[in-house]
Amino acid sequence: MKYLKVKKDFPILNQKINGKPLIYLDSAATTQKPKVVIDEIVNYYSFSNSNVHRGVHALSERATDSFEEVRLGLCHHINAKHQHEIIFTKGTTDSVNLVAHGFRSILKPGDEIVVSELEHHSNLIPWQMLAQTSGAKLKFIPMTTNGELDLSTLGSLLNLNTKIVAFNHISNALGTINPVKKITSAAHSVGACVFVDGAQALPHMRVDVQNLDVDFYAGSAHKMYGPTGVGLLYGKSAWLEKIPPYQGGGEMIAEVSMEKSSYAGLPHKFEAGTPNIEGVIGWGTALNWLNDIGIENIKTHEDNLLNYALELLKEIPDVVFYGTAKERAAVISFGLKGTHPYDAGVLLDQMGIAVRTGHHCAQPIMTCLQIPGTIRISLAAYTIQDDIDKFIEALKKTILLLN
Ligand code: 7TS
Repeated sequence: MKYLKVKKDFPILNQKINGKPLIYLDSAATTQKPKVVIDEIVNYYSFSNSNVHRGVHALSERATDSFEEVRLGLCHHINAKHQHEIIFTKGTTDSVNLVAHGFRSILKPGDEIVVSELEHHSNLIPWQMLAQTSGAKLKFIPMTTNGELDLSTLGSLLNLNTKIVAFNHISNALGTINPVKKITSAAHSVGACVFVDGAQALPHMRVDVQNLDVDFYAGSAHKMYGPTGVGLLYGKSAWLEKIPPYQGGGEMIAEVSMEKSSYAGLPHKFEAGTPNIEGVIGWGTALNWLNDIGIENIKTHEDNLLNYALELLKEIPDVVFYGTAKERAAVISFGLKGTHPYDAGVLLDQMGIAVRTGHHCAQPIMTCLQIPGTIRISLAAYTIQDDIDKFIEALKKTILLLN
């Protein structure tokens, strides 16, 4: 079986934690950063630091060119039609809030927002807030016990009052890959706007926003080998033109008087204030790193490791799987019979293994499954077969210690 050999690119992975070699299986929370990204940020501050879109001086032009090159790179990466359809935000959470806030002036009582039950809180709470401020009604696409969305409900959920349908491309808690095109075309058939949280999809699979035909798509750089504090919002031009800016300030204006202002065109209308310049530039380097390896190669590598880990876990009688969708990616969520996930997490950490335990910011999923939380391992391009072997060995020890 062909596996990637990129672990050497990640300096952080070459260390001991609690006296044991670090096995990092929490990439859905954040991915580690290759050395080229770390170097690029140091390089930016050493030689190019300057504010963007302002000065006529050489440094500012250099920073602006590098910054805008990343917008173009992301535009190509997700196959957006126009560069101005890529808005830089603080991350996925910020992108959802930007759109949900924008709809405050569009929605009215009687309108409906449909959200899936499989969401990270960041793609739920902003819509709850929008419902509260606009008087719109919130409705839910339920999940099945194997962690898929129950699409048989779409017919009764969607109607001409549905204005927004929001859901994720891949669930962070269970790894389910949702059928974006199918839900999008059902939503569009009643004239609703489609918002997709792509935080977990962008690191693991090819995303083509034109092919998916979504109206909005959000992601975070830190989950795709880039820095924290920066992300993207893709929006079709027509929708981005329609919603008002989220924040006011420098950079987002055309003309300002003491009484009123007119706003800049896209994308600047949504980018008030000095952006996270080194974050964007570091993200550009991460994107080049990812594209040099190839997202399809990363997906194959992760799918192979996922199947390898699933086979080994299936042999352990104490393991109960949560989320067994047919289409899934890079995440395994499970429990150990008769134990709390937190206890396993603490013991695994003592053995150098980083996993996430708990509700994974998706409490409604846990409520549906009637569990307090899960143990989650999540994989990335740098995960190797030996990481899985060491994790399985440590898990077996954990079970002995907990029983
Ligand atoms: N949506 C999904 C599907 C996510 O997985 C996350 C973060 C977010 C939104 C929020 O992204 P942010 O960059 O704005 O914070 N998910 C996780 C996780 O699974 N563990 O820690 C963070």
